[in-house]
Amino acid sequence: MTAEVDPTLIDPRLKPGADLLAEGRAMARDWRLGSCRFLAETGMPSEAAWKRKAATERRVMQHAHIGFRSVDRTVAAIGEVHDQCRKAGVTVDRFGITLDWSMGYPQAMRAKAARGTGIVLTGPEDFARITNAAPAAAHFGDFMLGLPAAMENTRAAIAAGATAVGNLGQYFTFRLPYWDDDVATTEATVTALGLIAAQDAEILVHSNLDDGFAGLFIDMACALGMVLIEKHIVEDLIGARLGHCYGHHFSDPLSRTAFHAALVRVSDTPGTMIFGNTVSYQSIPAGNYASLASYLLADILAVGRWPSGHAINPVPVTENQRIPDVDEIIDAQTFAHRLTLHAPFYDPVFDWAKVEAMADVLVEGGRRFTGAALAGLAERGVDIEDPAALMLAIRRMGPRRMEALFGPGAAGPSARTPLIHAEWARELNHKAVTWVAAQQPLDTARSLTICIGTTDVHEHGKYLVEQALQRMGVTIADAGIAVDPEALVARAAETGADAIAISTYNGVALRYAQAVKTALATRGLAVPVLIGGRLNEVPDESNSGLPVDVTRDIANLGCLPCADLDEMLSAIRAIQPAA
Ligand code: B12
Repeated sequence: MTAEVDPTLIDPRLKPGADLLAEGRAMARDWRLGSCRFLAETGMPSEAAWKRKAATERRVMQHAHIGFRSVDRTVAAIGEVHDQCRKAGVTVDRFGITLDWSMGYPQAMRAKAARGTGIVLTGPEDFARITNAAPAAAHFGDFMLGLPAAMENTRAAIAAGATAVGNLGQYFTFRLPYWDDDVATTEATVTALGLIAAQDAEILVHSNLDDGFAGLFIDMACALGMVLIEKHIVEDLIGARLGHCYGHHFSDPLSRTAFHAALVRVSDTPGTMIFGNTVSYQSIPAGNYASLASYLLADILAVGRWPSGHAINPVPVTENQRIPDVDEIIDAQTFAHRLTLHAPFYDPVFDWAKVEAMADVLVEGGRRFTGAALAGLAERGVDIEDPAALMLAIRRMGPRRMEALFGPGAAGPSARTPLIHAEWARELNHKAVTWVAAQQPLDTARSLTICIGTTDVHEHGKYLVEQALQRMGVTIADAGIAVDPEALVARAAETGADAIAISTYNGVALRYAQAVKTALATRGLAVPVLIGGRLNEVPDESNSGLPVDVTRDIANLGCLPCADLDEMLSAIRAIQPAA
């Protein structure tokens, strides 16, 4: 049965992709790839060439993620990490620069924007300071492509000599506070992709799948499908090269190596990096070293077997507390290098047949998902040969609807049966069921309604809280992801919620809680506000650029900070529903 045209997926304001690409090509006349220490000292024309060389030599490359509030501190830190590691015989090939989310706004809006924990660059000179901080490749993968300032940031990065620019994955999921113009975001991103495609030098477009839908699909085969869809957009429709990254949500060595095997079957473009399995960092540093070893060993073996150009990414063991400091980054790089010496001895005992078998399922399922998605979007009136129209439609449809409509798994009464069940979902479902089973039921006069939303893209905390509360008989009023404080309060008012629940991770917890309290007061509402996640912020006068805990400040506002589900339940038991 053919689907009807869906006007919500199409926007008449959106310029044709061909025009946007032409604007990007025209811009390339003035904005060409500049030089930097990496290109000058390696003599390489691009990082892609460096990656192919290392792959041929079967050398395992290393990636370090870095970015403090101040440019000076970040430049010094990059130099220190690279130098100290080199002295210890460890090569850090590339640095991933964690730009602050305010960098996603057009320059004119940045000064007023809420800042998170990342680095803020003011112009091409700052980008050049970063690319010349060490003779290693600088990777600008956050808050570049996919955000309203895609063009100005991409121009600055290319002029500074960067040959890997991201992050297509963020286009599909990242929303900046108070910015809803997805047509402008799409046009800026496609024009910037046109600028990249028109360069003489090979510049890798980077996409971190976990920043995109891969961290939200229940079926891992859909994540592989997104690889194929993104390659169709960037390589077939735009003419640039697309390097994929994955890893945050891949905790199981079997599916982690299988995803790598599947990826190299469908893409011959050098990968950027395999991201650390950051969601598994749930312990103290000593415990997190076990998680580091677990995923790194799998990655080193996978790139050894399929040298794809991906660098490994040893994430410092303080990742689940705050952004890591310099010595913690050096420790992780040193740990990784040592492990590359041990790992090859595991290859003979690794059951690669199991890995290949799972890769078969991922590729077959991923191809079916891609075919169904492109056909389904075309049926709904989307021009799938126009990169801008296709990107906007996918962003507006979202992961849940795409998976429900086009997923390769058998359709069930409420959901499809995943071919390969994503670990994050399995783990959080299990956590919710186990926790609820250990609780006394809620004995309130009537069922409570709690309105829940997140301050940013992190939605696993919300997912877990929702799963737990629904099983306790609480009605959830969903206010969504990356919702502005006023919109959250409006949703609570319209649903008559008995309480508001906020999940926050980007280092904006106190300012956001203050804004919610203000919005409640404006409406004369006095409902309890529960808040959990990472309750920290970088103080304005900070000289370390590291966030500090703001739990007590939030409590002083009259909100209810909750470190976990137990603290949430005690807070909820105290809430008496309005008669
Ligand atoms: C997964 C993850 C991501 C995923 C999110 C996928 C998704 N769609 O949800 C992706 C890759 C997209 C991502 C992106 C970013 N991330 Co991130 N992310 C993480 C990570 C690894 C896990 C967080 C998580 O989901 N945990 C799972 C939940 C269930 O566990 P939990 O947090 O322990 O939750 C418990 C409690 O907190 C509580 N709880 C949580 N929420 C709530 C809500 C209520 C109401 C209650 C009562 C309780 C409660 O209940 C849970 C059970 O006890 C953390 C590091 C870590 N290991 O914690 C970094 C981390 C949170 N991310 C971070 C950052 C900076 C970012 C980025 C800005 C990076 C960048 N430059 O692009 C972007 C965000 C961009 C944006 N637009 O917002 C930082 C935050 C720094 C800080 N505040 O100090 C962290 C700490 C990593 C780091 N060390 O730098 N991230």
